[in-house]
Order: sequence, then structure tokens, then C-alpha cells
Amino acid sequence: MRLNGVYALKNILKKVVNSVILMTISASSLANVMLVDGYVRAMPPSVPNSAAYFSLMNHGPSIKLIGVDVAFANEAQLHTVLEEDGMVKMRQTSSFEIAKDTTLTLSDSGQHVMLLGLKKPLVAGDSVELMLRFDDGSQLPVSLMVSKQEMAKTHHHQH
Ligand SMILES: [Cu+2]
Repeated sequence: MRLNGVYALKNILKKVVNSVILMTISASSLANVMLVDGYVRAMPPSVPNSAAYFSLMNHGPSIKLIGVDVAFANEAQLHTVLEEDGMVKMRQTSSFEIAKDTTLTLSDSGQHVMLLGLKKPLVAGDSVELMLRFDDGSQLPVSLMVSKQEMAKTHHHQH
């Protein structure tokens, strides 16, 4: 009986230690990726979609952005732009890779986050929240300004 008790306690401790290790891993990879700048394009109220453009600096090992969660639109999709038969087309993609010690830069002529089904018009000067999800399970909340500008410097450094 006593032996069983000790065994159970050991197992519980093992589980606690494992979860602490998992938490440490996701916290450290979170700190490796930093928002440099970005914005969400302001759209006239009649347009239901918009896009988010930002730069992410990766100070750690290669990581993939696998999704974006937003509350202000029905869906956020990762899009890439490619040329096909002389036509420039947008395609949904499953991830954006950020190689070790590089910066991923989204732009309207390349990779971007498509925001579909805006729940209310995005007004220039507002700020919106996006939750970035990475392939290691970590998440990075970012706040972006709504702007008509090409690339508004927002300086939301996550130190
Ligand atoms: Cu798009």
C-alpha cells in the first residue's frame, strides 16, 4: 500500500515536471519571434475583406507561422502571390516559414494575411488584435494599426 502511494506520487511529479518543460519550450520560442512593424489596410465600408502586412524577426531556429486568429473578421488566411500565365494570383498556403535568424516580410505584392468577412469596417487610426500561431505550439499576440498607408511604422516591439 505504502509502495503504491510512493509510486503514484512519483508519477504525479513526473507529469508536473513534463508540463513545466513544455511551458518553458513554448515560452522561449515565443521570445525568439518579434513583430517589427505592420499594418492592416483600411477599406471602404462596402468592401468585406482586407489584409494584414507585417514583419516578423526570428532570432531562433527555423519556425513556421501556421495560422492567425482574429475576432474582427470571420477568417484569416495565409496567402501567397504567384504569377500564372502572365496573371498575378493569390493562393492560400498552409504556412510561412521563417528561417533561422531571418525576417519574414509580408507585402501586398507577396505573402500576406487575408482577412475575410470583416465584422465591422476597419477605420484608419484604429488598432486591431491578431494572434499568430506557430508550428511549435507557441502563440504571439500582436496589435496592428489600421492604415491606408503602404507601410506605417507602428513600432510595436515586443520586448
Ligand atoms: Cu489574399
